[in-house]
Amino acid sequence: MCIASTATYTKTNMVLAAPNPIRSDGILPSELPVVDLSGERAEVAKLIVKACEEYGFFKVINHGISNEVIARTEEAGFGFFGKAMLEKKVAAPAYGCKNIGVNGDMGEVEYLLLSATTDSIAHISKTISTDPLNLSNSLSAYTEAVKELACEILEVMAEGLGVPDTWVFSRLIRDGESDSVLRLNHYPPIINREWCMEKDKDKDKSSQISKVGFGEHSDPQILTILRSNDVGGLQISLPDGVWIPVTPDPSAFYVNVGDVLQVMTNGRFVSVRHRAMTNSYKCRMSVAYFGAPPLHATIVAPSVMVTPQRPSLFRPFTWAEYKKATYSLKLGDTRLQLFRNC
Ligand code: GA4
Repeated sequence: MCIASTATYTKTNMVLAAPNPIRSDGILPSELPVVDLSGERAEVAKLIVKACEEYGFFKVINHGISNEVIARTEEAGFGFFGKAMLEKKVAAPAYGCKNIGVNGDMGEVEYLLLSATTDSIAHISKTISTDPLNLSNSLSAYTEAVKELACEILEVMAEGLGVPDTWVFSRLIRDGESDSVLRLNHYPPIINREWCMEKDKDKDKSSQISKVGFGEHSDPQILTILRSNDVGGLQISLPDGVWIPVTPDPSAFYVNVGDVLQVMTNGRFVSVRHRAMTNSYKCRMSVAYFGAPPLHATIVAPSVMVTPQRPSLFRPFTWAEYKKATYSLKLGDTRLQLFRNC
């Protein structure tokens, strides 16, 4: 048992803020794993493996991505989401508002979802910006930087796992035909600042109610590299279903294991379920890079991950097959079940 500071986290979608609730899980947001990438390589590898086994999630600091690259993308994102709806809709289907996927999932979110290639970014920039070159340069520089970060993390991770071919995971993302995507999510506040009285702005936090921005799910790809502005909302789920809020840190990146990495580690790493809640008073904007294999790539665990004590959990499949299954199901469905060995 442990005393926490801000809110009661339930298994439902509504979160009621209350001062000093008693928490049953004993884990505080501040205790989620943090990996300092400037540390000694073997130590970093050990920490990453431990975090991926226990949470499928960690925060990285000293990641080496420049503030300028980050700031230009944040500026571009706020610039785009600040436009009138009619202007944003020109970018559909890359732009979406409230609808998530194709099977009726909804959330309090608007987004831009782009294929993470220079060509695709350049193309969409032409349709949504009066300064397309600047937008395209900003988003491309960001995408390249987070892709490199993802690959470096995957290579250190392979070392930590004792996989002899240390490029076994990153090669899929480095491949010119990688199906990786970049997503900008914008979560408007529930209460529009202009609509609320000055005195209401600092209302007792216990009366705040938060809504689901992006519902509970796991990411289908290999690895996700996420960054947000300084507004909270991201929560991760522990195996017992308790939700843990992630404290926002705009200077850091958050990394989570996707379904493909769970398969490629033969279940040693967990693809963490997570969700994003809206904030009562402030806009949250996050940018997520989802590192994915090429469509034709076969997803299978390297032989060192399969032992008599840990027999192969999943049958081999292509990323195209997995993506198809993903889009045939709802956001919160557990797709990996379909690919388990009997
Ligand atoms: C979740 C992770 C990424 O945002 C995403 C999402 C995708 C979409 O929004 O088009 C999906 C969702 C995500 C998983 C289940 C399906 C597909 C919406 C949805 C209901 C781009 C992805 O790859 O999978």
